[in-house]
Amino acid sequence: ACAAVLLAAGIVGNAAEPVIWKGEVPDALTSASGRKIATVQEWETIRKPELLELFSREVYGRSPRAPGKAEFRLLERSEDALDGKAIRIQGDVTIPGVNLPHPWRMLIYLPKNAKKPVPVFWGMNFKGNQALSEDPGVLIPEWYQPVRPRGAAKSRYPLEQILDAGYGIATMRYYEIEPDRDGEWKNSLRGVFAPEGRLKPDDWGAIAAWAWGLSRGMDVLEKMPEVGPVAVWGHSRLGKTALWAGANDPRFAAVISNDSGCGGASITRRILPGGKSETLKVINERFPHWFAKNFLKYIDREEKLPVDQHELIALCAPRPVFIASAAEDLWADPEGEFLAAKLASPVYALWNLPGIPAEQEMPKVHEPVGGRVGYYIRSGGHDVTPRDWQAYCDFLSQNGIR
Ligand code: GTR
Repeated sequence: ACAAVLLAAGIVGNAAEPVIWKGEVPDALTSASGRKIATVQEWETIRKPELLELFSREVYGRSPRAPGKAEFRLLERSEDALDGKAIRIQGDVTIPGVNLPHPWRMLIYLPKNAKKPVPVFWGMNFKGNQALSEDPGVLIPEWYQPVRPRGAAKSRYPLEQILDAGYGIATMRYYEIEPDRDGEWKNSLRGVFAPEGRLKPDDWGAIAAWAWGLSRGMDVLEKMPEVGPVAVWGHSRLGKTALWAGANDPRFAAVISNDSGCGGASITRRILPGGKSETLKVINERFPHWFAKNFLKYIDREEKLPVDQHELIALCAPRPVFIASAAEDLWADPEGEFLAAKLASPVYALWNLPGIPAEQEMPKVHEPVGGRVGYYIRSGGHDVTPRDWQAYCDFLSQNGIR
């Protein structure tokens, strides 16, 4: 009766219905051949390459090696942007040997008067660089069509707060790399690598292409003397992307994934009843271009997956990795994200680095937990808020990135 009352009041969802488990979650520290991984060396030489191979082949698809480092053509620099708080740098990214339809426009804000190279958040945006703020100096390339208004995404980018905390931010519209629609791959980055117009079952999906783009941005950032450690960051589908980028590219000093959910930080084998959380079936039906075709084999057969998403988080070890959720974002299964962060933690223990202790229970909102692996849940829905940025900055700072 009690549950019924709560249900009627809308306080708990279908709390009476248990979470659905599709088989047992694999142990990050047991290799495919059943070997127990007990040292950093065994992780680095046996388990990590094995997991990277499995995620590449079965989940995100294989990405090509870049023929060379990306190059940056500076278009504009201001020492006095955002009311004198920031240095603004804008330019076009190109990749020698990769004949793209247009270059990738990058925008960087760094706190002014920094005495040393500053840590920078690097992540892609949804609506274009001009959507971060009303800064009239942000250039809008002619290939941004349709153009969203300046400041359209400003609630997600508290630039002053980020700069005041001592961090810079670098960004690029994700459509630069590939527009987020099925079939678009032929006309963008992935098309350049498959001129015959066909993708193999283990070829890269859009998430892997976006992640590859993040690494090309890193080619550029690592050469900028004012830029210090780079934390790769992303929200939602771009949070999935940030994790895959972080797993593959050790140049990212930290990885931050916001509300990334299915195919991101949450455990795929864990499903909320009543269609409340996203499943492999739903995600691949709605977004058939995101993953490798091989991933479709596991629709309704999650128990057959050779990996689960805690192992993706673990591939960031020993670098700091932060998983952020939102309490009302059940679609992303916050508890599944928490569990994945916790189950990644034994890998960090190989370095004697603190993660989320096994006995840690799902924390309350606004109470970050963990060490080198961190988890945070905010009140509210699927979004990015100043509170989230506060949590990212605190996490980086606690892990010595400041
Ligand atoms: C949803 C999708 C999620 C998440 C989200 C987003 O429609 O089901 O996996 O990626 O979009 O990117 O905002």
